[in-house]
Amino acid sequence: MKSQALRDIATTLFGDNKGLLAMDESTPTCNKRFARLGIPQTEEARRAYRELIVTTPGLGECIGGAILYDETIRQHKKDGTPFVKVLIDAGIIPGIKVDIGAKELAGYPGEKVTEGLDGLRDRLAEYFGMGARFAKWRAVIAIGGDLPSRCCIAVNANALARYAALCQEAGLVPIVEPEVLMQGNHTIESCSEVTEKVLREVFCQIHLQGVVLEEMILKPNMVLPGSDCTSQPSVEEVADATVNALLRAVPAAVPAVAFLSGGQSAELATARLNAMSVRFKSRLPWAVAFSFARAIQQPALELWKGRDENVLAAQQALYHRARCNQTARRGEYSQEMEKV
Ligand code: 5MM
Repeated sequence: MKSQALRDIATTLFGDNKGLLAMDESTPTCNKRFARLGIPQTEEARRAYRELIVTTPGLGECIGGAILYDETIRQHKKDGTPFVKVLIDAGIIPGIKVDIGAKELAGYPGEKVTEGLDGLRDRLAEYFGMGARFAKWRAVIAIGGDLPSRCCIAVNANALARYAALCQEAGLVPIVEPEVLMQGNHTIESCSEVTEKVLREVFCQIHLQGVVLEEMILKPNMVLPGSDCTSQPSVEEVADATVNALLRAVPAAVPAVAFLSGGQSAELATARLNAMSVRFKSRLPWAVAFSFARAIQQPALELWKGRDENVLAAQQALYHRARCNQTARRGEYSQEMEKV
């Protein structure tokens, strides 16, 4: 029974070419983004911003699931309606980030391991009771010099699989997010090699720990050169490098791969997703979708600036990005859409 429910959730999240909206910024990350735009870093400002997002008209046409943060899943609209109810009423499945962040990895300077396994079984039960039906855990892997170390890949893959197994036990679909970071001057070839290595280790641990492939979602990075690399590839080259790396490392039984945006511009992330659909759709074993945070939210946040009078414009920008990404999943996105 639980197994069928998990499969149904995994499918529903991405039905009709929808994707996920990651709105799970922890308080420090959200505050950092607010600070850059001169928005007050208060609980009320974060609540107001999240209300703007979840009440965006039509959002449920393009977004199948929203990933919330612990503070956000407990919040309400100004009129008292819980955000979880607002999302469900809009046809959006609520999800929850359950890791407690990437911390310095002892003995490995410059590398991190994601924490949050202690007490996770109890927290998952609480989130399920609050209405969450999927969860997310993000590991970060840096490239540069001798990095990543074997240790960094191994401990993060182990934790991702432990988290995923606990989620399935609790009736939540695990979103497994091993993010190979874009910071640095490495080449696209280097990112491809590391991404493949990381994914192989993640799926090895997933197999070892009995996680059911059909009941999980992978949230990987696109294969990109470092942001300081002097050679930047075309949209098509990124699409090819990304899909080829994934085809070599991601089992066909996984229902969907939903990319993170990782600091790419909103339009580039959409164009690259579109190119993957155009060039590979007929030969992909999994649905290829999006689970963007910045690449959906950033234009809206910049318009809002913390002011009530900007809410409508910000919501239109958010809806626009969600719609563009849905269109990219069909392989029908073009620059023309950005002129509207
Ligand atoms: C929203 O950002 C999430 C991480 O937040 P914290 O650093 O505050 O814990 C992150 O996991 C996000 O969901 C994914 O990386 C996707 O976000 P981008 O902006 O890369 O699409």
